[in-house]
Amino acid sequence: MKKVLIANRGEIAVRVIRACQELGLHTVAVHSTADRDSLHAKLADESICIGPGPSPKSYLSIPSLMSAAELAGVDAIHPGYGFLSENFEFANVCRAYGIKFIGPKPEHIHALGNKVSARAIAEKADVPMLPGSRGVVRTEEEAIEIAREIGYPLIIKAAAGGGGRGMKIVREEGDLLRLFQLAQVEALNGFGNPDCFIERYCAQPRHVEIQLVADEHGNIRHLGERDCSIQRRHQKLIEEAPCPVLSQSQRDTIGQTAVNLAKAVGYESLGTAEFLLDEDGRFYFMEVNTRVQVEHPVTELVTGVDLVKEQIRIAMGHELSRAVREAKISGHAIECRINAEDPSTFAPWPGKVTAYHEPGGPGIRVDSMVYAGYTVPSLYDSMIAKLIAFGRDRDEALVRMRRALREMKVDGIRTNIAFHLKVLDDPKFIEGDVSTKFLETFLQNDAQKGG
Ligand code: MV4
Repeated sequence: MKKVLIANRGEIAVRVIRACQELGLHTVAVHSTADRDSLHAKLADESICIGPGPSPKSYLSIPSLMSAAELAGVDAIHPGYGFLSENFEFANVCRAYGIKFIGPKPEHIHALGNKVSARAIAEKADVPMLPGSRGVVRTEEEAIEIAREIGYPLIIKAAAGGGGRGMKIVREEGDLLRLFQLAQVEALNGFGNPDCFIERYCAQPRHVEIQLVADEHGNIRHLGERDCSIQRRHQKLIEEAPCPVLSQSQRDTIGQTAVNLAKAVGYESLGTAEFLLDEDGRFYFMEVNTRVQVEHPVTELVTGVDLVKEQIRIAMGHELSRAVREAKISGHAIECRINAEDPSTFAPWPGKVTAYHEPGGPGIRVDSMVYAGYTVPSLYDSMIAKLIAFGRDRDEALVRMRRALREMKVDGIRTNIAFHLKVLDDPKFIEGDVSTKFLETFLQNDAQKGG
């Protein structure tokens, strides 16, 4: 492997280019016409325009990407996250072209991407799951029967969904059939597949995910967990590692469970096994993400492993590095996602960044594509930077994060930097006493105080 095309944009394209450069690999960026002046296009050794701004005509266009790959003569493609990163057909096309897809095999992307088949795999591997339907619930009669078995509240999820899209919470039998039909229609319209399944609903869980690393020689390790409970409408806002309420024995148990799941399919590459942790400390399997995640840096900081380099080295056929084999969790890391958005409405706020200052100093890392004079386009995700703080313990990481948020300057557009500072001053957050419901409650209280 000598030359890698990065099929993505923004901070993750920059992150992958940096990893390639450290590995001595030539890089080929692709960009849309809206991204001509983007940092990833400037940093790569070569840069190719693949089409107009709207993603379906550029970053999501397999023909455009493969033309660029052929033209540049690359050996491999890194998909980043989002876009085509979990599209098994894209991985298949790469295979047909003799180009290495830097990720798992298409079969694994497919099997784990479908939540019903992922559940079946997890069940075989003895992974704890919430009570639910055996597979797809096809008829109304079946839905009523299963709902009576598992009780209320319950949740209806789309087999082809994920990341919280296409879910319906049902509180009583009177709402079941209407929401079941609605879930099927929305699943068909949203994902092209109406299949839905049913699970018991867990009301105030924490979102805990395990980082998996597996090579092509059967070696599989986990690198501990990340707590991603601070999210709004399924958009994560703050992530941390380790989870502040997990004991070492719970960590070992969840980690081993995730490894067993990966072993059951012969998984290769990076992956993330997502679990819900309930108030009683029990954990339940949710889904597997087969890509590098936005929040991967917090794991990098507490393990010392460069996950993106590891992912590329695995795709080159290497065995897990010594850094992974000997990794220990030490210290604490927190990530704040900095978005270009109106702080009160959360609406995207694209525009020109007239001045930009990145914080630094001990324990601070910034992953971003912003520079002074850069215009944040309106067509894409509003995340413009990830601010990551590391400390010996959670308190030190929090102190550093606060001072870095105060130091960071992004002029010309609006951002959520001040919002992060408010969350980091919340007593419940400081205690680590949070759940996926935290932000909802925080925002209600904040509104009463007049923002
Ligand atoms: C759940 C759940 C509670 N009970 N499943 C959302 C993301 C996806 N990976 C799984 N998700 C959830 N699944 C059961 N059986 C809670 C979530 C969930 C969530 C639900 C509603 C509102 C915000 C949420 C944030 C994280 C997880």
